[in-house]
Amino acid sequence: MSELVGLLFDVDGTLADTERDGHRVAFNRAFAEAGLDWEWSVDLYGQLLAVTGGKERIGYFLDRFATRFQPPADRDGFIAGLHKAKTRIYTDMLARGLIPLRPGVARLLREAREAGLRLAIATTTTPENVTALLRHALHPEAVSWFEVIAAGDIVPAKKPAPDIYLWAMERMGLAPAQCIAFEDSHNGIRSSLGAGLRTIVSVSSYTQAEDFAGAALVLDHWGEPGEPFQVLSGDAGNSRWLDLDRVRRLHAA
Ligand code: XBP
Ligand code: MG
Repeated sequence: MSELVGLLFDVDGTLADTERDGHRVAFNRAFAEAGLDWEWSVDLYGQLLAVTGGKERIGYFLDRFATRFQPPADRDGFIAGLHKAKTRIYTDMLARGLIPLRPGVARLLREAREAGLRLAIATTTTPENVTALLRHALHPEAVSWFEVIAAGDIVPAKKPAPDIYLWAMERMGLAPAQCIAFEDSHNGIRSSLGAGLRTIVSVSSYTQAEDFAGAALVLDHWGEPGEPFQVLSGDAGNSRWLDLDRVRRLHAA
């Protein structure tokens, strides 16, 4: 196995538990602003998460759930308009500090940065959402900590396709064997494993019952001193929180 050089992070569910009280709420507010009576409940949103990407998710909702709704002739433009409003609302929620990072995230990112590891993001969410989360929840300069931010429509085939991880590694000039990925969902791990990456999973509020076969380790969260993780599957040795030493061991295993 090559030496560990690059860490590739998913965003939604992994760095922050964004879906239920973040994205979902922003979608609903965007629908209300547009005069639509759609309300995505916590349960319905769990079903809609089968499809990654906000625009794709609205399209899936129209096809499968709002079947009697007659969209305008320019369906794609209609969806894009709703999604633009949703992004404005969501990034405003982030700027107001409403969505915190998950346990251990700031600690591990700082540790990796200090150790000189190369950091990247690989996510299906919109780029503005990533930069707003990093700035407001991590550090005002945190965007510059990441060598590559691979996000949104930068590749046409979103997760579970491996394309976003492959794109990020190509930009970094790194091979999968030199990297490790951090994910929270089945669609996410299909993408990272499909790109040939060892993957550490921390389940999030919507993904606890999903299938994580092939993961190097599955945790409830990354853990902190004083807030240890629980191992859901895999071997974390005597670690109680995810530190760089454990990440290196999992990469080398
Ligand atoms: C995240 C997504 C995104 C967000 C919404 O999946 O699927 O679509 O839910 O963001 P992953 P946008 O964590 O696997 O990357 O509305 O900006 O798409
Ligand atoms: Mg995710």
